[in-house]
Amino acid sequence: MQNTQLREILSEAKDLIAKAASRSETDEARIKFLGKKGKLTEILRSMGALGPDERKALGKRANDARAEIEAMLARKFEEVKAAEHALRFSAETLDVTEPGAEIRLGAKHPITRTIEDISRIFMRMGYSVTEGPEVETVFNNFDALNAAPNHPSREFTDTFYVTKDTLLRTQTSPVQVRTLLSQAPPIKVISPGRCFRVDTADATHSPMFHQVEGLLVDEGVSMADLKGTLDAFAKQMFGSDVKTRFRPHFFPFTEPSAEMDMSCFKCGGRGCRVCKGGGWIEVLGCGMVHPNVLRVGGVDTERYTGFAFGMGVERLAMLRHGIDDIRLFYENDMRFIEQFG
Ligand code: 2NM
Repeated sequence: MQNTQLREILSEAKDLIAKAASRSETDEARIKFLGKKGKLTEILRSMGALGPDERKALGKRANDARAEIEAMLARKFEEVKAAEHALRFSAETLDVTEPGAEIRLGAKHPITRTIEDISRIFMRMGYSVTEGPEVETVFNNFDALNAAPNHPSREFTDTFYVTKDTLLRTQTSPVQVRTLLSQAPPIKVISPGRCFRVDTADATHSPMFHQVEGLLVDEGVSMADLKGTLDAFAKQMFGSDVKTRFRPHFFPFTEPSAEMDMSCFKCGGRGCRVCKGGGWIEVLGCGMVHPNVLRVGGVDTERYTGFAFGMGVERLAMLRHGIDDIRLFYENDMRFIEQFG
């Protein structure tokens, strides 16, 4: 009786183990036959009721059957484990010969490069580079710089006000006001940075732009020092062949004031597209610091004099590189920015 049962169990186990296609199905088959309530386990348990001879004979066959099932399970387990690995490896295949995704390197912005070039020239002449906030007080931006109370640049149609008393600086000279208020002469600084004016953008205007301004205050500083300094700057920046000339101008914060032109670095002054035929190019504004400005900074105007200057960074970068539209600087098109290395 149990003999027949044993043969049936064995053949059933063979079928089930053969069909098992995963580790869990193989384990289910093990539990079904060899588990605590497994079919073969039940047979082995029921043998206690048999007589000694019968038990001995059946016991051997039952143990053989168990060994055979265990061996089949072990083989199957190895087989499905290998199949599962193979499947996983093929799914996770990495093609190391595939070309890498292109990473485009950035480039330094031409405005940054121009600020660095200007700063380097003045640093070699002994100037320090100072920076200040873009949101300034009306006092530092206008009052301290001797701007008349009704000066048109103070209007909200020209200046971005943040509050009644604060604004987006329209120039970087408020940085120099801060320097005058916090340091005693001799003073020798330049201040590069962002400035803001209410303006509609076109090829030559932008409501945000950059300036570098300079200030020197010491004993015995004259207009000759101003001219010599700025002539040296022009030669360093645009080539040793350029000549400079100074035309009278007006600024509230300097007296006398002037604009500096240089002979065209492209045509040598004969007239070309860069200088629009005139042979001269306007470079910057400058002058001797107004005593009212020095006095705000607590400077003894009997002992000290100073000169100051200011230049537009975009304008100089456009001149140097033949760029005809200021808006190109703010588009961040890498094809543009990459050209100035
Ligand atoms: C310019 C032209 C002339 C200037 C004046 C000062 C200060 F703070 F010392 F008064 N800083 N920069 C100045 C003078 C700026 O820009 C066209």
